[in-house]
Amino acid sequence: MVDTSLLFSIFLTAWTCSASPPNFVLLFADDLGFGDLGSYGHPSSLTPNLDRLAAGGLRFTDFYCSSPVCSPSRASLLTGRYQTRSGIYPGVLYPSSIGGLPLSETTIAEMLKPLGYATAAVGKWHLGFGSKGMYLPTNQGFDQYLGIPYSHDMGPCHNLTCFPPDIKCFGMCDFSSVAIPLMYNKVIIQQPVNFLDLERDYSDFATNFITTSTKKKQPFFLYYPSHHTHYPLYAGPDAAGISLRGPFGDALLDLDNTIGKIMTTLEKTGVINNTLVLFTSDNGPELMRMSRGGNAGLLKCGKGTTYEGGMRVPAIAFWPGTISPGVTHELASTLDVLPTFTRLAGAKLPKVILDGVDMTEILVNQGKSQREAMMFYPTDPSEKYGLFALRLGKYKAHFYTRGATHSGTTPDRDCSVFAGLKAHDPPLVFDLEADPSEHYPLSLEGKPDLQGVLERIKKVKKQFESSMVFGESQTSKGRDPSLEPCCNPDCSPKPDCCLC
Ligand code: CSN
Ligand code: MG
Repeated sequence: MVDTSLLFSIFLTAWTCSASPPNFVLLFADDLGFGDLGSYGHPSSLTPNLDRLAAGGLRFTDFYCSSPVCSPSRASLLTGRYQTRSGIYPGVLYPSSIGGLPLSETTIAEMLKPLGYATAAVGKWHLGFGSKGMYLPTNQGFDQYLGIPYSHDMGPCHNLTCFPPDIKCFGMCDFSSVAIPLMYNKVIIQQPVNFLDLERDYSDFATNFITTSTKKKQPFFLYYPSHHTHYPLYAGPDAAGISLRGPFGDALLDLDNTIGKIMTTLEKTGVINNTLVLFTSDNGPELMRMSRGGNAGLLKCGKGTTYEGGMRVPAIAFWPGTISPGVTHELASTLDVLPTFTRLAGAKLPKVILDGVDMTEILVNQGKSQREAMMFYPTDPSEKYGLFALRLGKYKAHFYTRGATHSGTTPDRDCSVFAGLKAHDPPLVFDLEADPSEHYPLSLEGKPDLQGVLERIKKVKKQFESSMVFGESQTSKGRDPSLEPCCNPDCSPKPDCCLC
């Protein structure tokens, strides 16, 4: 028998010693659910480029983000650590939040910089703005940033330019008062942002970054956290009104178009075979937007909950010649991205406690995951309650369940905000392979095997929780309205004069 892992080690050694370490393109959708892509079973989504990535790459069926809301999920993606460690909890950051991802955390970009990588972020940041923009991407390892530094519903409804114009705000979006800014590095270049041109600006920026880096023969890391398909939905002229799925489908197509342009650029610049493209999502769908929100497919509930629909997300890895096309059922997470990129680049792991594991074996050999368990923290993690749920192998145990505003409106009553916090003792246990929809809790009575599984889950939980040191909460540091980005800093009356 051929020892594939030995072969791969030789291959990796040869390659990390060679002149060109791989490039990384990390595509991160917003509030895109497990059931939203055609490759995950959606009948009316239109995503020709994501379909191409799925057909030619590795599609994950059991991939998890680390939180059912945005900022904490992003903190984990970029640091390989649960949000409880970095302090990005409870909830999310707002334009006037004083806190942000602590500068002491090491991001993927900071891990790659010492190896000479060019790094850029384009799109939604949502890891803090802070005093004088101290938490923006250019202070977290990214050479360049173009984008909106938080959710694009965090502005006044009347400044949101959606398509078609008659649905300016379908649901809540007045989460802040200042108009949504578009930033280049730390400078506001447009306020309010013009959503209809935004995707074109982003793909031009991405194309430019890839072209410039490859001309300089510099390895690169492009992080594209898209605003799509977060509410409010928008789509540029190449996507508006085109999909069968209405405004949500058009927003998704807008994202897909940009992905297509990035792929074309990778091909044209000749680096496609030396670039790992990874696509995933920050959390489950915002079901409260009804047909204008995403879809969790056969999974239970969505955004804001620790049911599968809140945290199991689509994920596709594409790297022609290195990743064989296929489907993997191995357990993996956004937490594993930093350790994996570190290994592939031949970089050094940050000297901190990491929650991620290297998933190179899954990618390159369709091998086994080093990840044994996935932890489910609620949107407001606390030492008092600890984990709401834990998945070990194919079994998931819920110690607490709770619905969420973001998951309201579906016929399943467990999902809505009216389903209050419920403790389960014994925990609700599901076999996620036999019952991915978490419909049928297992009866453990008279089943010593299952009781043994639950004992092991409890042991892993206890071990994990005893090693968890909660970082200082960044989202509880309060808000200061003077921090809200304004392109006209000395104007009055604010926020209405913040227009450029
Ligand atoms: S999120 O969405 O930032 O993508 O998680 O835009 O949790 O209260 C979440 N929230 C506004 C949001 C508020 C958002 C919340
Ligand atoms: Mg989100």
